[in-house]
Amino acid sequence: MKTRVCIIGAGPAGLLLGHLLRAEGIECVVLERRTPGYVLGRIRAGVLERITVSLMERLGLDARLKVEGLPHDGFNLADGERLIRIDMAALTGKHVVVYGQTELTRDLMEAREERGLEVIYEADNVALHGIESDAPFVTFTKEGSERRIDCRMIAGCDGFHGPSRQAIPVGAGKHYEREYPFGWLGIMADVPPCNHELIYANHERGFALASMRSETRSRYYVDVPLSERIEDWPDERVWDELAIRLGPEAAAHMTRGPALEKSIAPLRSYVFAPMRHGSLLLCGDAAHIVPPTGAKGLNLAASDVHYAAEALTGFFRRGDADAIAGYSGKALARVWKAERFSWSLTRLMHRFPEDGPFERAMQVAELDYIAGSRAAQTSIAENYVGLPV
Ligand code: FAS
Ligand code: PHB
Repeated sequence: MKTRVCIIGAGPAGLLLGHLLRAEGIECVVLERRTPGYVLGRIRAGVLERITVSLMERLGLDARLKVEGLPHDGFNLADGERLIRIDMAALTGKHVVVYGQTELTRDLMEAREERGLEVIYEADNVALHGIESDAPFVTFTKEGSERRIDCRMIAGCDGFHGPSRQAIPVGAGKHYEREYPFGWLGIMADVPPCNHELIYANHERGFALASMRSETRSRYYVDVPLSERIEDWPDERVWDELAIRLGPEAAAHMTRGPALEKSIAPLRSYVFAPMRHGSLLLCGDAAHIVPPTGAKGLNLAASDVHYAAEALTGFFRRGDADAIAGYSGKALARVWKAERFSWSLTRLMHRFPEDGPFERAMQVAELDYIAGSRAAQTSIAENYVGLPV
């Protein structure tokens, strides 16, 4: 099989890139290890920045997003009894849209046939070859038979544990990493949200987040030590903890219900640089991970794809090799700012086991400063809605 761009991974990054290249008339094939059902069964991000919405608009795949997405002009930081509202609309003229990553992935998947985007699901043993040459190729097995795709460029959109980044020779790139001493236990339930906007809470018992997927489906998180197992958290214990950490006002409006999904995800900050090696471009979680506190994971994948589509279009349309050479610098410039914001919001809103009274006093002082400073609120707002691409 022969194509121009072989994309590995059919998560949001791989599907968005595939559609953008098809819209430019550039041949590509997407390889995905899992089944479509498995990919859609994942519960991940829920907040979309302007860049992600604008890519869906550009592709003409925003119909459902426009109807079902919830525009949010603000979000809240809770510090004990106090609720600090960050009015993004007033401070930046922009907003975010609450729309599940699952739904966005579904919209991209359902449009693949009509748009002529070939996605090969259940592709096993994907391996990259010749990435330092002008004639790379990818091998995989499908239904027990060995298959090969010859291409000119490979886009690694296969997440943190995928083969693409690992195909880059040791020493050819640099790893930057920070692990956190807690994970996020998430619960999804078909109950109305306790507030019409998100609430991030820093409570002496730990962090909590009240989010949603719709006006009838809520998504909540509490942070837990990494040693905790999901079996230790029956639904009632999660709801009890949320009611305490989110504060009496939110608790009074919180409806409990059976968990549709409940899982623990570890927190990590990670960047691999450069995001390009020869004929391989890395996009999304394949190159970087952010703690979910800043709601940046999915949106960074979208901005990488924006730059990658631009670079690949320039390369295939105009033979512009500089476009490819410039991809990593452009993408990383935005990645590092999102890493900083996600790390600083995580630092502000979580209690770290190694923290002493001084660190806690710093959190209180920073929240006091934010509560009273338009400049501080504007800085948080402009990072949360998404910095320009
Ligand atoms: P993805 O991981 O989504 O997609 C990669 C794809 O590559 C997958 O479909 C995978 O099956 C495929 N793949 C992997 N190995 C392969 C192989 N060998 N061969 C072929 N295909 C292969 N962000 C938030 O903002 N809020 C959240 O609450 C949140 N929760 C998260 C929870 C978890 C458990 C995780 C892992 C991430 C979460 N994120 C969250 C971040 C998330 O949104 C990611 O940033 C986003 O999924 C990144 O998209 P992709 O880069 O496309 O990677
Ligand atoms: C979510 O709704 O899943 C969500 C929202 C905001 C975050 C993280 C997760 O920062």
